[in-house]
Amino acid sequence: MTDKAVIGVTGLAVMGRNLARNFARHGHTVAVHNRTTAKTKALVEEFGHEGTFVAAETAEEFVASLERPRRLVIMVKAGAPTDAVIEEFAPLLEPGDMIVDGGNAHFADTRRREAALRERGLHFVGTGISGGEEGALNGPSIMPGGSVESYQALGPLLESISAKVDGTPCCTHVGPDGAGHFVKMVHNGIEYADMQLIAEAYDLLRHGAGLTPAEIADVFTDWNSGRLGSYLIEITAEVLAHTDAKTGKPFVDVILDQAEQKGTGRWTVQIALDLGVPVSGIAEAVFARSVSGHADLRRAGRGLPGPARTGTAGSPVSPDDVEKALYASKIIAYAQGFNQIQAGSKEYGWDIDAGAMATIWRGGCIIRAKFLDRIRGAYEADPSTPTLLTDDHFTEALADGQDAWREVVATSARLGIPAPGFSSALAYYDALRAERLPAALTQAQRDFFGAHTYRRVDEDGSFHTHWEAGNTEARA
Ligand code: NBP
Repeated sequence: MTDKAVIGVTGLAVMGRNLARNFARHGHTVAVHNRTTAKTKALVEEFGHEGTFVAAETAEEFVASLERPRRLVIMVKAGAPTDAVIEEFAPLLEPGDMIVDGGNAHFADTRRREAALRERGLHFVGTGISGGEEGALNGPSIMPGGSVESYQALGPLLESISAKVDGTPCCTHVGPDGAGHFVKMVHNGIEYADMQLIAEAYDLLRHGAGLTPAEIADVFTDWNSGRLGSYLIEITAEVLAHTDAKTGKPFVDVILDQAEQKGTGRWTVQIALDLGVPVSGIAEAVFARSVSGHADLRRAGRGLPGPARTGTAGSPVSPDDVEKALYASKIIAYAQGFNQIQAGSKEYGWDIDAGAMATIWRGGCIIRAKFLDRIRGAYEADPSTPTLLTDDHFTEALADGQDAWREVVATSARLGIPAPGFSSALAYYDALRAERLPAALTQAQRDFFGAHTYRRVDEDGSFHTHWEAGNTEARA
């Protein structure tokens, strides 16, 4: 008779299968189940030697194979399939059992599911998992939400399979109900922003500095050993160094330049709008992908007048300047993303430790980077800071880099190279620095056409000017 499994994974496509193997490789007996049983059999046949798997064909067998309280991980397609699987298993479970949703669920769905299952005495643990296929197998960054009680039972298991940085697991309890999926969503939003900024740096080096993809690969390799060192910079260097086997051209030149998206970046921006958090870096990244995908718009716009997008000889764009612009813009994008985490935490009463999120993103996930250690340090120094920009390290980097940053943004405008990430980051920075913003004029306009009222700098209360009647002012 086989021992009971400490954890079970249902949904054995790339993510679930690799996660199950990761549990098994760490010595945990893991039950495996999939709607189509062939996948369960294939997993055990191919990888059974890696650890102890308990293969279950039916939902009943799967549930019976788990020790109590049961820990059941769902790794199926997010949305309706997740609800279907919950409904299949929940009636078979007993109070105190835990359902972990490791898919990319929307945090509002997670909140709904958590509340419904709590009523039935079950823990529902919406868990963000980042690192893709490779991370799931070798150590992802794991962001579990749900109750503290469920984390006590699940935490050691999840921490054991997560990535580790300096011996610290890239997994911690994020907060109640949907907190884990919310943080995973913002992680993906930041990932969009980071990728867009890297793309702009590439474009400027290619067209503003006149470098070839192979030369730019060397620049990125060099950057990777400095303060920009990260997974995304590392893979960018590899991609740019790659030559297409069919044509002998740089690989990047044979790829259709229309970026796709699955939705987490869009969700991040939608929720940021609801929360009133300015995440311009993430929004620009989502819109840049959207612009790239509008073949019709781009066809229509191709002949519009403007500069030729190429630097002059003795180019005005230097890799050093672009590095500074990239680092500064990256600081802004991350600062904005962390503000969104803080805003979500406040709105939903999650009490998320922002510094702990930086800690668990240092390894395993797509945005893993040295840089996150700086963010961790900034929150350690001042956990309630309104913005990371005022942390000494970041303030200095922005001060040192800003001449170059401004030059790069100005050059991109002069050459006609779109750099929405770099330029919106700079605009955000300058907006925060400004003593006065033209929002005063906006308020006056709103009062003029809609009697929306305004506040004065020198008196408390709200006011309205009777624009149609001699511009006399009255308290509203
Ligand atoms: P998919 O998102 O492609 O989902 C395939 C799995 O869902 C299969 O096991 C399939 O079973 C199962 N499934 C579906 Br579809 N409908 C079902 C239903 N009604 N009842 C039961 N099972 C159903 O798999 P994935 O790419 O491994 O991703 C799993 C989750 O992890 C997703 O939520 C994804 O967003 C998330 N995620 C993915 C990545 C990544 O890099 N791929 C990274 C991070 C998170 P079948 O075999 O019987 O068809």
